Amino acid sequence: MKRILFLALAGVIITSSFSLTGCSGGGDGAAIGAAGDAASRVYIAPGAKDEFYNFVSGGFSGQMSIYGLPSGRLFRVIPVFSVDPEKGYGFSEETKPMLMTSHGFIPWDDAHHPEMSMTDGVPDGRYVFINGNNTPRVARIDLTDFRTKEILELPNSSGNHSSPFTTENSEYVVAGTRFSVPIPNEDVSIQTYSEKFRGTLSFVKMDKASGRLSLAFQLLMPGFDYDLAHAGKGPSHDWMFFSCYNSEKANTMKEINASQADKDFLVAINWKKAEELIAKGAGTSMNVRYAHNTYNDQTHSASSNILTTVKVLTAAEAKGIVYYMPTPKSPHGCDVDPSGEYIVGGGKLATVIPVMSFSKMIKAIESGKFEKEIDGIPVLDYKACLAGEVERPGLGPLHTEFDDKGYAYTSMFVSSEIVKWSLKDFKVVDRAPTYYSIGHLCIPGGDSKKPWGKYVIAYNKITKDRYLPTGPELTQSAQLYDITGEKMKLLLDFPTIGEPHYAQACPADLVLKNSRKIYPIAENNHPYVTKKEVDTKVVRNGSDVHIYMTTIRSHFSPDNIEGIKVGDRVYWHVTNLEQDWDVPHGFAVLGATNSELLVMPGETCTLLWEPKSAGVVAFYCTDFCSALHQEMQGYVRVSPAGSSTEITWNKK
Ligand code: K7E
Ligand code: CUA
Repeated sequence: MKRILFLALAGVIITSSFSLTGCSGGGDGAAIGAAGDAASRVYIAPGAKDEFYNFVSGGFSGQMSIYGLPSGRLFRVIPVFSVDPEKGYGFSEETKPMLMTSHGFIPWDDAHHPEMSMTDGVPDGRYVFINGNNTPRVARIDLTDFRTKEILELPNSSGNHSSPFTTENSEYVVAGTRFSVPIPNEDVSIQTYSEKFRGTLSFVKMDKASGRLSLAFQLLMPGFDYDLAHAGKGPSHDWMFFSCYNSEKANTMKEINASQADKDFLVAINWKKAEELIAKGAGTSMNVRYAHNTYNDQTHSASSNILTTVKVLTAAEAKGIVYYMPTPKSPHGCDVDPSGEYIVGGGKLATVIPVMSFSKMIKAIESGKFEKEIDGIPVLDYKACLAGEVERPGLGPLHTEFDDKGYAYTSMFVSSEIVKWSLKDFKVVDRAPTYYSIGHLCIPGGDSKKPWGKYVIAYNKITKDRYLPTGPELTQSAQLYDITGEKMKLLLDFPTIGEPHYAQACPADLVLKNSRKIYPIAENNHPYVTKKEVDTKVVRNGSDVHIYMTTIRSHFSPDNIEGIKVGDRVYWHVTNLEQDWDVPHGFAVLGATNSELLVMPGETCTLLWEPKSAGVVAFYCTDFCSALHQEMQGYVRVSPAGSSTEITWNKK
């Protein structure tokens, strides 16, 4: 939301005395803003480990990256919506189905919001969910092996931005549309926006035992832009909250036309009641097409299915389930405090931070006094739902996270700062500059019932003056602040991948205790697995050739293969027989037009290779696996099409 928001704010807050590009920075090499003991606070001595995992969205890289905190060290990039040749993701035959959609194979997306699975409102270290914004999808990443295990496409959706936010026990992973579209989508004039365009809020059910996702139902909403969300907790457990802008229903020049109204809305949805209604048969079945892709740990393979129906409930049918709470002005963030009582709207163009009260909202609903209705949805009275306003917070409030001591931290995009305020009296108690233009922020457990606190991390949109330049685009950047004292203290800048939007963090132990070291070879049920070197073989089936290959330090078996012909489709099924932690083998062959394979201990991966000319081609291991890694290589002979070279291979 970098430039767009920037322009919007430039138009609206034109009279502001704040610099719209944030702080102007300082001289070369100055450690601007860092406290004196900062280096020691983030220093993790060689061999020592970080205290927290930090799961950071990869923005337009379509991936998620894992950092350690407080060091800011990058551990891994997990491929989710984009292909990753380093790991063969989206290139191996096993992983290609993960990127199938109703539009076919898509090698990219824009990922904004990681959200951890929760038990009793606290991150449980099992899964991280993340959204695909452009081709609406929700992914589930398994934290036992840091791999994407499931991707569910969302029909009737466009701009899957307010996604994926989970309810208190991950009963649902919830996703809303930023872009309203005609539903069902059809060939109509864009000028029919206000009558025909609708938003949808999708409720994706998570199976507690397996983590499996399924699209339970969708709520059909007025054609606003549903931007962010967070679930209720404790007393508000049954409720889900969304922010939305463009209640003007503008379809052109939204930066102006969607910024007219004084207030837009927070949407409150009683998902428990919606679930009950659906169970009683409410809603209609709509014909749609969406892909559901799952990865199987036993076959080490993904499969993709197209599903064709979804239950849709219109907001008007859903009486007593959906309410609008007026909120100033073009709200972005929608954050619920640890107690579940306060819902904070980050009105990008607002001069205050409104804090809505769940208990007052319930009273307002019970009293039945509504300002008006929009498409059958009651609009509650702003004042009746308001707990209080944080006054003079700064400019461009976006997102709020919470610590373990009763404070909230709001990111201020335009005035480039984090503002700390008290949940007791909604008074600002501290502010710390960011460099520059902060978007999201994250506190370990900071959107949960029990924040771990300790640090707040700023995910910034602009990096001028902070790093060595790298051409027209500077590195994306995060900043780590100590929040253990009264005053926030800047400790560290660290670069990130893609544009970092939201992030989650949790104590390392929560994840470590389930961490997988190998895949047991005995449990490998891949259809082309080879479990012993003596069983390796090469099988021709017409012009398809299947090579059943094994790897173990430090050789391939077989390592000489003859009888391949130009025009063949050669499948290298490589099983890594190692059963030791951190001993992957790689596989690369000249003429491959996809990528390498990087095969984990006990796993089988397949590379498709279609040789185009006759000759002898070398293949080799890409991962330095032992002292004799350089010897881990082999040859494959390719004969002309139609030649009579027999299939042969060597065996130990
Ligand atoms: Cu960057 Cu959540 Cu897409 Cu705000 S979003 S900043
Ligand atoms: Cu196996 Cu290098």
